[in-house]
Amino acid sequence: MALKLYYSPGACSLSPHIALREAGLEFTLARVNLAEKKIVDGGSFLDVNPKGYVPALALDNGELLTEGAVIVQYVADRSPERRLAPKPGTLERYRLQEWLNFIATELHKGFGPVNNPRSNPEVREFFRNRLNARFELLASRLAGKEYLLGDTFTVADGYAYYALRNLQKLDAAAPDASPVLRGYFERIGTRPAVRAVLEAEGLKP
Ligand SMILES: N[C@@H](CCC(=O)N[C@@H](CS)C(=O)NCC(=O)O)C(=O)O
Repeated sequence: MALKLYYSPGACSLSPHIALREAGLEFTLARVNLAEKKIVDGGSFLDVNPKGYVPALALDNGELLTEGAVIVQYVADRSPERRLAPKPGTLERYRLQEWLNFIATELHKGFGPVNNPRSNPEVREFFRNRLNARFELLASRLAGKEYLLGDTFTVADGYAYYALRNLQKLDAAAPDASPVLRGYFERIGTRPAVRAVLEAEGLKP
Protein backbone atom coordinates (compact mmCIF):
# COMPACT_ATOMS: atom_id res chain seq x y z
CA MET A 1 0.00 0.00 0.00
CA ALA A 2 1.40 3.39 -1.02
CA LEU A 3 1.44 6.43 1.23
CA LYS A 4 -1.76 8.48 1.01
CA LEU A 5 -1.92 12.17 1.91
CA TYR A 6 -5.27 13.58 2.99
CA TYR A 7 -5.22 17.22 1.92
CA SER A 8 -7.27 20.28 1.10
CA PRO A 9 -6.03 22.64 -1.64
CA GLY A 10 -3.95 25.49 -0.22
CA ALA A 11 -4.34 24.31 3.40
CA CYS A 12 -1.41 23.47 5.66
CA SER A 13 -1.31 20.02 4.03
CA LEU A 14 0.69 21.91 1.38
CA SER A 15 3.75 21.43 3.60
CA PRO A 16 3.73 17.57 3.71
CA HIS A 17 2.71 17.57 0.06
CA ILE A 18 5.89 19.54 -0.72
CA ALA A 19 7.92 17.20 1.51
CA LEU A 20 6.59 14.10 -0.30
CA ARG A 21 7.50 15.48 -3.73
CA GLU A 22 10.89 16.77 -2.56
CA ALA A 23 11.55 13.31 -1.10
CA GLY A 24 10.66 11.61 -4.39
CA LEU A 25 8.38 9.13 -2.60
CA GLU A 26 5.44 7.40 -4.21
CA PHE A 27 2.14 8.56 -2.79
CA THR A 28 -1.49 9.18 -3.63
CA LEU A 29 -3.67 12.16 -2.73
CA ALA A 30 -7.13 12.11 -1.15
CA ARG A 31 -8.89 15.45 -1.23
CA VAL A 32 -10.94 16.37 1.83
CA ASN A 33 -13.91 18.71 2.08
CA LEU A 34 -13.08 20.22 5.46
CA ALA A 35 -16.41 21.97 5.97
CA GLU A 36 -18.35 18.73 5.52
CA LYS A 37 -15.63 16.42 6.87
CA LYS A 38 -15.97 14.26 3.78
CA ILE A 39 -13.44 12.69 1.48
CA VAL A 40 -14.26 14.09 -1.96
CA ASP A 41 -14.02 10.64 -3.62
CA GLY A 42 -16.39 9.22 -1.01
CA GLY A 43 -16.46 8.41 2.67
CA SER A 44 -16.37 10.17 6.00
CA PHE A 45 -13.09 11.89 6.82
CA LEU A 46 -13.85 11.55 10.53
CA ASP A 47 -13.80 7.77 10.10
CA VAL A 48 -10.22 8.10 8.83
CA ASN A 49 -9.06 10.86 11.15
CA PRO A 50 -11.24 11.62 14.19
CA LYS A 51 -9.31 14.90 14.61
CA GLY A 52 -11.18 16.13 11.52
CA TYR A 53 -8.31 18.16 10.15
CA VAL A 54 -5.63 17.83 7.49
CA PRO A 55 -2.86 16.90 6.99
CA ALA A 56 -3.04 13.18 7.69
CA LEU A 57 -0.80 10.57 6.12
CA ALA A 58 -1.89 6.95 5.73
CA LEU A 59 1.24 4.81 6.03
CA ASP A 60 2.11 1.63 4.15
CA ASN A 61 1.22 -0.46 7.23
CA GLY A 62 -2.28 1.01 7.43
CA GLU A 63 -1.57 3.34 10.37
CA LEU A 64 -2.39 7.04 10.22
CA LEU A 65 0.13 9.76 11.08
CA THR A 66 -1.15 13.26 11.90
CA GLU A 67 0.30 16.67 12.85
CA GLY A 68 2.12 18.41 10.02
CA ALA A 69 5.37 19.06 11.87
CA VAL A 70 5.70 15.32 12.56
CA ILE A 71 4.55 14.06 9.16
CA VAL A 72 7.22 16.08 7.33
CA GLN A 73 9.96 14.57 9.52
CA TYR A 74 8.66 11.07 8.84
CA VAL A 75 8.72 11.82 5.11
CA ALA A 76 12.24 13.31 5.28
CA ASP A 77 13.51 10.25 7.18
CA ARG A 78 12.09 7.93 4.50
CA SER A 79 14.44 9.53 1.93
CA PRO A 80 17.61 10.40 3.89
CA GLU A 81 19.61 10.81 0.66
CA ARG A 82 17.50 13.90 -0.18
CA ARG A 83 18.73 15.63 3.02
CA LEU A 84 15.39 17.21 3.84
CA ALA A 85 16.12 16.94 7.57
CA PRO A 86 19.35 16.61 9.58
CA LYS A 87 20.04 13.20 11.09
CA PRO A 88 17.94 12.31 14.17
CA GLY A 89 19.77 12.89 17.43
CA THR A 90 21.98 15.72 16.16
CA LEU A 91 21.74 19.29 17.44
CA GLU A 92 20.83 20.35 13.91
CA ARG A 93 17.80 18.06 14.06
CA TYR A 94 16.64 19.90 17.17
CA ARG A 95 17.16 23.18 15.29
CA LEU A 96 14.86 21.85 12.59
CA GLN A 97 12.28 20.90 15.21
CA GLU A 98 12.66 24.31 16.81
CA TRP A 99 11.70 25.88 13.46
CA LEU A 100 8.88 23.44 12.78
CA ASN A 101 7.39 24.13 16.18
CA PHE A 102 7.76 27.88 15.74
CA ILE A 103 6.07 27.74 12.34
CA ALA A 104 3.25 25.51 13.63
CA THR A 105 2.44 27.38 16.83
CA GLU A 106 3.49 30.98 16.19
CA LEU A 107 3.00 31.46 12.43
CA HIS A 108 0.44 28.90 11.25
CA LYS A 109 -1.79 29.02 14.32
CA GLY A 110 -1.09 32.73 14.77
CA PHE A 111 -3.43 33.44 11.85
CA GLY A 112 -6.48 32.02 13.66
CA PRO A 113 -7.50 35.02 15.78
CA VAL A 114 -6.59 37.46 12.98
CA ASN A 115 -8.82 35.72 10.43
CA ASN A 116 -11.65 34.86 12.82
CA PRO A 117 -14.67 37.06 12.02
CA ARG A 118 -15.68 36.80 15.70
CA SER A 119 -12.55 38.71 16.80
CA ASN A 120 -13.36 42.34 17.49
CA PRO A 121 -11.10 44.98 15.81
CA GLU A 122 -9.04 45.58 18.95
CA VAL A 123 -8.38 41.88 19.47
CA ARG A 124 -7.64 41.40 15.79
CA GLU A 125 -5.11 44.26 15.85
CA PHE A 126 -3.37 42.81 18.90
CA PHE A 127 -2.96 39.40 17.26
CA ARG A 128 -2.05 40.94 13.89
CA ASN A 129 0.79 42.91 15.54
CA ARG A 130 1.98 39.80 17.30
CA LEU A 131 1.93 37.83 14.04
CA ASN A 132 3.83 40.63 12.28
CA ALA A 133 6.50 40.49 14.99
CA ARG A 134 6.86 36.72 14.45
CA PHE A 135 7.32 37.21 10.69
CA GLU A 136 9.86 39.98 11.39
CA LEU A 137 11.78 37.48 13.48
CA LEU A 138 11.64 34.97 10.62
CA ALA A 139 13.01 37.66 8.26
CA SER A 140 15.82 38.60 10.63
CA ARG A 141 16.88 34.95 11.04
CA LEU A 142 16.87 34.43 7.27
CA ALA A 143 19.07 37.44 6.48
CA GLY A 144 22.18 36.27 4.61
CA LYS A 145 20.87 32.69 4.35
CA GLU A 146 19.23 30.76 1.55
CA TYR A 147 17.12 28.58 3.83
CA LEU A 148 16.26 28.31 7.52
CA LEU A 149 19.05 25.86 8.33
CA GLY A 150 21.59 27.41 5.95
CA ASP A 151 22.34 26.48 2.34
CA THR A 152 20.11 23.43 2.15
CA PHE A 153 16.34 23.28 1.74
CA THR A 154 14.66 21.32 4.53
CA VAL A 155 11.06 20.41 5.34
CA ALA A 156 10.90 23.50 7.62
CA ASP A 157 11.20 25.67 4.50
CA GLY A 158 8.23 23.93 2.91
CA TYR A 159 6.17 24.70 6.01
CA ALA A 160 7.38 28.33 6.14
CA TYR A 161 6.37 28.64 2.48
CA TYR A 162 2.80 27.71 3.43
CA ALA A 163 2.80 30.33 6.21
CA LEU A 164 4.06 32.99 3.78
CA ARG A 165 1.31 32.11 1.31
CA ASN A 166 -1.16 32.67 4.16
CA LEU A 167 0.40 36.04 4.87
CA GLN A 168 0.00 36.97 1.23
CA LYS A 169 -3.69 36.04 1.38
CA LEU A 170 -4.14 38.19 4.48
CA ASP A 171 -2.34 41.18 3.04
CA ALA A 172 -1.19 40.94 -0.57
CA ALA A 173 1.56 43.52 0.04
CA ALA A 174 2.96 41.94 3.21
CA PRO A 175 5.74 39.72 1.84
CA ASP A 176 6.81 42.58 -0.45
CA ALA A 177 7.44 44.71 2.63
CA SER A 178 10.46 42.52 3.41
CA PRO A 179 12.94 41.87 0.58
CA VAL A 180 14.36 38.96 2.59
CA LEU A 181 10.97 37.25 2.92
CA ARG A 182 10.09 38.00 -0.69
CA GLY A 183 13.37 36.50 -1.95
CA TYR A 184 12.94 33.43 0.27
CA PHE A 185 9.32 32.93 -0.82
CA GLU A 186 10.26 33.21 -4.51
CA ARG A 187 13.25 30.90 -4.08
CA ILE A 188 11.05 28.16 -2.64
CA GLY A 189 8.25 28.83 -5.12
CA THR A 190 10.51 28.12 -8.10
CA ARG A 191 11.61 24.69 -6.87
CA PRO A 192 10.34 22.03 -9.29
CA ALA A 193 8.73 20.00 -6.48
CA VAL A 194 6.89 23.07 -5.19
CA ARG A 195 5.69 24.00 -8.68
CA ALA A 196 4.40 20.45 -9.10
CA VAL A 197 2.52 20.70 -5.79
CA LEU A 198 0.89 24.01 -6.77
CA GLU A 199 -0.17 22.55 -10.09
CA ALA A 200 -1.56 19.37 -8.49
CA GLU A 201 -3.58 21.43 -5.98
CA GLY A 202 -4.76 23.89 -8.65
CA LEU A 203 -3.09 26.88 -6.96
CA LYS A 204 -1.52 29.97 -8.50
CA PRO A 205 2.28 30.27 -8.07
N1 LIG B 1 -2.46 20.60 14.76
C1 LIG B 1 -2.64 20.40 13.34
C2 LIG B 1 -3.51 21.54 12.80
C3 LIG B 1 -3.83 21.35 11.34
C4 LIG B 1 -4.79 22.41 10.83
O1 LIG B 1 -4.92 23.49 11.40
N2 LIG B 1 -5.48 22.07 9.72
C5 LIG B 1 -6.48 22.94 9.15
C6 LIG B 1 -6.14 23.31 7.70
S1 LIG B 1 -4.71 24.36 7.61
C7 LIG B 1 -7.82 22.18 9.10
O2 LIG B 1 -7.87 21.09 8.57
N3 LIG B 1 -8.85 22.77 9.69
C8 LIG B 1 -10.16 22.21 9.68
C9 LIG B 1 -10.70 22.03 11.05
O3 LIG B 1 -9.97 22.24 12.04
O4 LIG B 1 -11.87 21.68 11.16
C10 LIG B 1 -1.28 20.35 12.64
O5 LIG B 1 -0.35 21.04 13.08
O6 LIG B 1 -1.15 19.59 11.67
